Amino acid sequence: MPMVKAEKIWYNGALVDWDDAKIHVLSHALHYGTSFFEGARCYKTKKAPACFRLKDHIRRLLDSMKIYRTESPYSLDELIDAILDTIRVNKLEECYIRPIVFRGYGELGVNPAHCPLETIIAVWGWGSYLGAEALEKGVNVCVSSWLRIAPNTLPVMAKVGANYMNSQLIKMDALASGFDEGIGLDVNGMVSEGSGENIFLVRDGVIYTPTMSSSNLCGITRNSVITIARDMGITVVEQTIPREMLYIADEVFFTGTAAEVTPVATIDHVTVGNGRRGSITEKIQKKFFDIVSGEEEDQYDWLLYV
Ligand code: PPE
Repeated sequence: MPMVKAEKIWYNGALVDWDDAKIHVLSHALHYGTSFFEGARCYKTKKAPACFRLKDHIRRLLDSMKIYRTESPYSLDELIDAILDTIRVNKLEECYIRPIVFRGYGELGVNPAHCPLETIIAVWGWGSYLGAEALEKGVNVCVSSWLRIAPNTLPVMAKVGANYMNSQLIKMDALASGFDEGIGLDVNGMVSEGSGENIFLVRDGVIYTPTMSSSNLCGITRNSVITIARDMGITVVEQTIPREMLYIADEVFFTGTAAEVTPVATIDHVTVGNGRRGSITEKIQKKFFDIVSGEEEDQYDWLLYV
């Protein structure tokens, strides 16, 4: 899907034309994957466009940098203000938000210290991640032969560009075999997550999701869904999940900023439950969309109006 261009991109404090936001080919990030990024969403509501859990996303961005001994040129509040400005100048009612901090052009060699930190905020219209129909019908996925990143190699709590080479292997493999998405297992063979989403399953009315020790990203949508589900009175268990638990689940769904709450219809050609969006998935998905769209009272203080 080609990108739907917006007008301006925020680049180190200035708003530049979309087509002029360019970098040098010898930028450190291009050679060594030195980039820290986030993906957040701004939703259309009756009142005004509303960013979903923006502060949590920017906090994770700063955390990602801290893990790599990198100090952000901008504070959390400065980044939030910059994002709101960028949405305003682009006059978007709803959009995906991609802040990225990377090491630019200075010198080559592994040590990043002498390359300047560049900060960019791009926003644009991004529809359903796994297809518009997927939110209702669900997606067909496989368990990838590629494992997720091992502990103490690339830290997965940091959302960095380099980690996504692993996601790309999982995604490309899945697509090449005709699936919509792939699920990565951790180095112990336990369920980790999708190439760009966290994973949940339901069995006998209880929701299960991998703990944070299965090489999965600490997803903000994951946290939102756990909160919503528990407040609905549904038990949520965070535990290590053996692969075979996926096949006998009544329902499976993905969560993520881009993917939102997307049901899984089949895994490795095995039908999940009745092969359609399950009732618990549907309840949680509805609640999630009601909250982000401002249809429901913002009881968790998750919305930041533009
Ligand atoms: N795991 C991975 C590997 C991941 O990339 C994401 C987000 C998640 C889990 C869910 O995290 P959260 O968005 O905080 O709930 N993936 C982002 C990037 C996707 C992309 O293709 O780029 C996203 O959903 O924005």
